[in-house]
Amino acid sequence: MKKQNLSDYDPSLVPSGKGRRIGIVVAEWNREITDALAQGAIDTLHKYDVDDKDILLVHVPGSFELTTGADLLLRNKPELDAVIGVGCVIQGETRHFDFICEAVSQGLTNCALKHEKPVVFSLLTTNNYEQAQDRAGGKHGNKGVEGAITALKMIDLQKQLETK
Ligand code: DLZ
Repeated sequence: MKKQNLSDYDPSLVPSGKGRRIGIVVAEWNREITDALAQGAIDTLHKYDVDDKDILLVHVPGSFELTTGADLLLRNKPELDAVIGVGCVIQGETRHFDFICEAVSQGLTNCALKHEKPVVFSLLTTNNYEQAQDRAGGKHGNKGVEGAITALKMIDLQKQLETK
């Protein structure tokens, strides 16, 4: 099976981010990886004309806290159009792996439904550190880039449907 490069996307299908306001919540565990993912997201938002002042970056201790971080952002900064959750959980390092991944995927989904705003899952869940590096600016692209594109597309979809 051909592996898709996470950063392969059709630029013509990405809506402009002009005037969009986006929160990014970043886990501090595996910081080298999560910083690279967050930078990929920020660079991509800039590329699609999101103003730097419209990007709000916050950190949480670990991926488990991404849900609370996203919820705090959306409760206290209602002007945000979307939140991107950025983390990295590595299987070899934790028996918590399944619990954390399950909690974050459910938690971010619930957060999106509760606040009626897109909440993007930019969580790497890999078997080892090398696989994480490959997806944080390495040979499989950067999942933060994908997260930014997803946020812009989902905001655009919401705006289109809500104005109909
Ligand atoms: C505890 C823990 C472990 C073992 N592994 C990771 C990890 O690989 N990636 C990550 O983002 N966080 C990890 N954590 C921390 C938890 O996400 C959380 O911060 C703590 O359990 C405190 O709630």
